[in-house]
Amino acid sequence: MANNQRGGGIQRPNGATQNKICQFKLVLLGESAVGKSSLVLRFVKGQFHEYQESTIGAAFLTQTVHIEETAVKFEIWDTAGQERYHSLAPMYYRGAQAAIVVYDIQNQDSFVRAQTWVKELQRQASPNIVIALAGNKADLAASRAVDYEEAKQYADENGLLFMETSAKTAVNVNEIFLAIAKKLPKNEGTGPQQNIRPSGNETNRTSGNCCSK
Ligand SMILES: Nc1nc2c(ncn2[C@@H]2O[C@H](COP(=O)(O)OP(=O)(O)OP(=O)(O)O)[C@@H](O)[C@H]2O)c(=O)[nH]1
Ligand SMILES: [Mg+2]
Repeated sequence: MANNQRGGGIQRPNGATQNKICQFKLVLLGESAVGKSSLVLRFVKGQFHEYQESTIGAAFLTQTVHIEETAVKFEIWDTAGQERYHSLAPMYYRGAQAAIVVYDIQNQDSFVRAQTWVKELQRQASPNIVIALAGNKADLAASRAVDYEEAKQYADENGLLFMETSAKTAVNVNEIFLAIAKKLPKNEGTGPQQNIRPSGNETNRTSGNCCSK
């Protein structure tokens, strides 16, 4: 039986009451092989594959995180980084409330490519989209090509969340999704978001769908 301690919310095992659930569409963008699929696999399943296959088209997964009394459900679109799929990207970032733009700290070109993705999102995605920059493969810092400080300064200047992550060791993977979840607006009654198609007519929606349980 549901617990009704505080306003009809559902009690979780740790005793906290969940009063609200919010759904947000999140898209991962970045050059091929930077680790987008690996970050999603780590976040959703707690796994890492040394020989992760290159993504074709896009993959869709969901994962829920808990922020105080709110359950934040991410609908995650893991896009293909190969350039030949670039034209598909707008279908995935349109209507997204959040994006993680990924580069590989060993690869300067991937950092330049990440900046191009950020510009494209700033021009063409929802105006209030929350963008995080992830410098992935932080476990390989010995062969680093992108300075932490340079990336941090770029992120600060462009209003992006920034973390160096490792899908391999799990460093900052949950943390980057949590930081995004904290930054997303959680107002109720922001309109229906029932569909999980990559792109609908929701281009101008700037917040996800939150409702009381
Ligand atoms: N050492 C290390 N290797 C990683 C990390 N993340 C991913 N890799 C490896 O990098 C390779 C590419 O990872 P993917 O997750 O397939 O990269 P992707 O960005 O999804 O690539 P596309 O699907 O082609 O766009 C794989 O061999 C992964 O095992 C990491 O944090 N550390
Ligand atoms: Mg992939």
